[in-house]
Amino acid sequence: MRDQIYIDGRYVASASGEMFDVIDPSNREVFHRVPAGNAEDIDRAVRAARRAFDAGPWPRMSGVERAAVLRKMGDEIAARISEIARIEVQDNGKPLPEAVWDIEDTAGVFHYYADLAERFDQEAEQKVELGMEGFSSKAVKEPVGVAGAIIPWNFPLLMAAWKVAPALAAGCTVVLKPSELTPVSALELGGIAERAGLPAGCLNIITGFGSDAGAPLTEHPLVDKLAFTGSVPTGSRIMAMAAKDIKTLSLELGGKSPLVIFADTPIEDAVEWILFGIFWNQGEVCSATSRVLIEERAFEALMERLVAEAQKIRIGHGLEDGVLLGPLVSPVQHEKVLNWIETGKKEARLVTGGGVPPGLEGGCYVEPTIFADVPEEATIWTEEIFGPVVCVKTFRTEEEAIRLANNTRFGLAAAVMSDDLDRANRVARAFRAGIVWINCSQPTFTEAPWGGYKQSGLGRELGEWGLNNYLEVKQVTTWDRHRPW
Ligand code: TXE
Repeated sequence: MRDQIYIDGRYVASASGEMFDVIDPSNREVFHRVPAGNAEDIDRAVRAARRAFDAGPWPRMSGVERAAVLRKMGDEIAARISEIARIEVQDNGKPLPEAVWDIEDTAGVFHYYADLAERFDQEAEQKVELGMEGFSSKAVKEPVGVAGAIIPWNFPLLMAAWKVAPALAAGCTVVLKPSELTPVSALELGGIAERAGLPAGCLNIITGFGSDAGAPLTEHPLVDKLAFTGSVPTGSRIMAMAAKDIKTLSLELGGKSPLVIFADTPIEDAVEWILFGIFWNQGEVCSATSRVLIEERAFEALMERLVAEAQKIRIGHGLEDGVLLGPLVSPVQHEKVLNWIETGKKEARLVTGGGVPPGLEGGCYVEPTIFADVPEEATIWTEEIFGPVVCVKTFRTEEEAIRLANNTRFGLAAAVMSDDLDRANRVARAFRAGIVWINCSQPTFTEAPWGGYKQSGLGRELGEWGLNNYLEVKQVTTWDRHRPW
């Protein structure tokens, strides 16, 4: 495991020499220490990225050449899945099979953006039809410059890939600031990039806290673009800081995503997707379907099965066979979620869970928790909990379901289940959310756009939209001076 930051193609100590503890949430013990990067480290990293962008080869290479580097990065990640997945389990707590998915996906993201970088050679220039003769015009896509990427802790390396891979594919250079809660896997990316042939300065990685490293990156005048995933309050602060010098910005923030279930849905399907929608990754998922709306006449039977299945979920250390729910990421997140559960007990009816599983008090574990009869104004219905806690409510009509689903300041994701696909599609169109699932919840594809409406964010990641995040569009118009007026 690396214990140095990565600047200008080299692993180095931080300017202050200060380090901070990284905690294993399964036992609350320190398992590693990494540098506490500060404004000086960020400045060195941004200047290296600036030089690499302004004078280095990377933005001037063809897409095919950049693709070769990205593909090699993906190949090395794919070859080290088991090793890196184990780092994620120790750092984040998630069960090993889920960490393996993450790292498989991470390799896939690098391979996907390698393909898009290759296509970019053909697609960077687009002819523009003008309404006047004598002039010709084209739109040219070019890298936006130095990108600052600030990422959260729920999918540590995957969230880094969602930003680093498209930024590099576009020809940008990057300064990456991982979450202080899960900084270990991201530090590996430096060596991976170097071995793949990425020129020095194109990727820099500074571990550290939000106020000490994240804020200086956000405010640095030599950064052109910021990409952030995290909480709404921090996103709002970053947006305000970015406004000072009009940086380009993409934000992926929180959610309180609804899952609407009509009575014609087979019970076993409904139960499966409710469980996956909220208990996968301990519910620490921005798109988690944390509000479930069940058509009233299906409620009793569905709840009975749901509760029975939720109680069977095996909780434990992420490396144990058969474990489906690991510890939450940190003691702070653990306490925060337990506090929400206490609030919920006053606001609604606790159906199952609601505490620390017996025997697992040493780690940051929380039982799968279900609340029913949740009033619309209850804070557990309106606020993001970011843990294995789901709120259930009934509805009578399609209109009521849509109104309840949309009555939130968030708009990241939403899901609907029904055997009537016309109805499901109607509801899908009525949702005010950026990601909508029909008859499932959570499957995420590198090719499809990802991002939120309302306070859930700005812009879209993944797919070709993710690449466009890191591109400027330049108009080039030519007057044919040999043509008579
Ligand atoms: O998030 P923050 P936290 C939600 C979730 C969770 C809550 C708090 O509800 O309980 O946020 O988590 C960096 N300038 N989500 O405190 O603060 C920080 O160092 C620049 C939803 O971890 O948003 C980290 O790298 N950067 C979410 C990153 O921002 C700053 C995933 C995220 O931290 C900064 C995670 C500052 N002033 C939490 N302050 C999702 N949408 O997936 C902090 N950071």
